[in-house]
Amino acid sequence: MAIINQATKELQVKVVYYGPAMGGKTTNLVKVHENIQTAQEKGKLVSLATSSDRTLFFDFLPIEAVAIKGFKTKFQLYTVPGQVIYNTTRQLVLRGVDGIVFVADSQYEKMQENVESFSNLEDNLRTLKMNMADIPYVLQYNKRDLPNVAPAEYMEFLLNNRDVQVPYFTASASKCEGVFETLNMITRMLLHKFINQSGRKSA
Ligand SMILES: Nc1nc2c(ncn2[C@@H]2O[C@H](COP(=O)(O)OP(=O)(O)O)[C@@H](O)[C@H]2O)c(=O)[nH]1
Ligand SMILES: [Mg+2]
Repeated sequence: MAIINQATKELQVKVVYYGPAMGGKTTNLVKVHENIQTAQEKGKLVSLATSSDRTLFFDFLPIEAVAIKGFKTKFQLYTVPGQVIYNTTRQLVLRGVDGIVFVADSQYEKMQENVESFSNLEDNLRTLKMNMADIPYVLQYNKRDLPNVAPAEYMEFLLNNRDVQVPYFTASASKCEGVFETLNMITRMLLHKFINQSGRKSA
């Protein structure tokens, strides 16, 4: 849950990178970690991976951002394990989530996995008594550098075909393309939601 402290002007939010196994969630966090400039902002990237280098529990990266609208913001970035068998772990990581980045794999043959992972996300949120409609999220269509990718329009049709569409970004996370665009957007959506909301409440 977002922690907002009007007195000290501090905001802390939890963002979860969700999506099918091998889509590039961990790579996103690794690139964010590599490219954050100052030591002060830079938390330690904690990865709990198996020997085969796949996320077993989650990756965790805390970022201390500079003041935005007078609020000192802390972002906690998490990833989930994508493999189907780890659903309990995914539910645990989703607990208290404030914003979601759904990392889809753009390769044609991954479309079914993308769609299944997205509906698994909706199911898990429902189990946690949360609703997609209430949680800011963005879509990232990753691995655009590969030759066998589906057009973004097709991925939009599969994953973003709803009443209210969310922003999407094409990315090649391993080249750090689209990584910060995606993070900046979810950040902006969250700041808008929490700072404006709490500002209104206390007004
Ligand atoms: N070609 C290509 N490979 C990528 C890209 N992003 C991630 N990968 C690779 O895809 C594999 C899975 O990435 P990873 O971040 O571990 O996926 P996760 O299971 O979603 O955490 C790794 O070998 C990455 O190097 C990308 O944009 N392009
Ligand atoms: Mg991973």
